[in-house]
Amino acid sequence: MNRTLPLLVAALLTIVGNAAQANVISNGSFETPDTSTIIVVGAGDPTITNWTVGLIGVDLVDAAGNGFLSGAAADGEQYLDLDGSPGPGSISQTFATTPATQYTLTFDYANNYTTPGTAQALVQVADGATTYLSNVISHNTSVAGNLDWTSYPAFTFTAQQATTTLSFMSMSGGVFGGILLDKIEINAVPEPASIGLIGLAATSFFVVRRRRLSV
Ligand SMILES: [Ca+2]
Repeated sequence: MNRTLPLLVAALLTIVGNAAQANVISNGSFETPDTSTIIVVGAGDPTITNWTVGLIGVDLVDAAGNGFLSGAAADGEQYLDLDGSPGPGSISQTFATTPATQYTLTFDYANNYTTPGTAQALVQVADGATTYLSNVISHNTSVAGNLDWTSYPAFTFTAQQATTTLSFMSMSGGVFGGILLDKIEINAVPEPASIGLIGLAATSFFVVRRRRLSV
């Protein structure tokens, strides 16, 4: 028996799985650049890797050392406050898409509790011709020590252009008190061919295992 076959099948499973789950959003967890406190980023400032900042500005926040909000990030050590210092901001990222391919958007959001009330933001997925998603998110349950990160329901769209843009725009007018964002991902939905390949690889793996166990 070829003893390397199970390893090859396992490697194939990993490769296919990774390809099917490729996240096309860069720096969606806002871990770059690394800060131990907070970085104030105004409109047009390219400091936050791969994101374009608009309106007035946003704050890149270290969960542990920012000095005004307490509570863990949804992912990693940093997150974004969509109301910067001082005022509402927006972020956007344009990413490569394959026409006729399905993608799923997921992200976590919370609110800057230092300003009472409900924080709101507009989230959009669009290309030059089509708006796939335009929805207002609201959050008011964050408290000191627990930001109560909420997972946005997975939104799936079928891309039509070679590039698509994701954007978040603050609708909270206060100086602080904005929507907090973290863990933003857009993953390609596995195509039927990929799913078939995964199934084939899995079947092969278990057949080989059964053969090995029965020897
Ligand atoms: Ca993060």
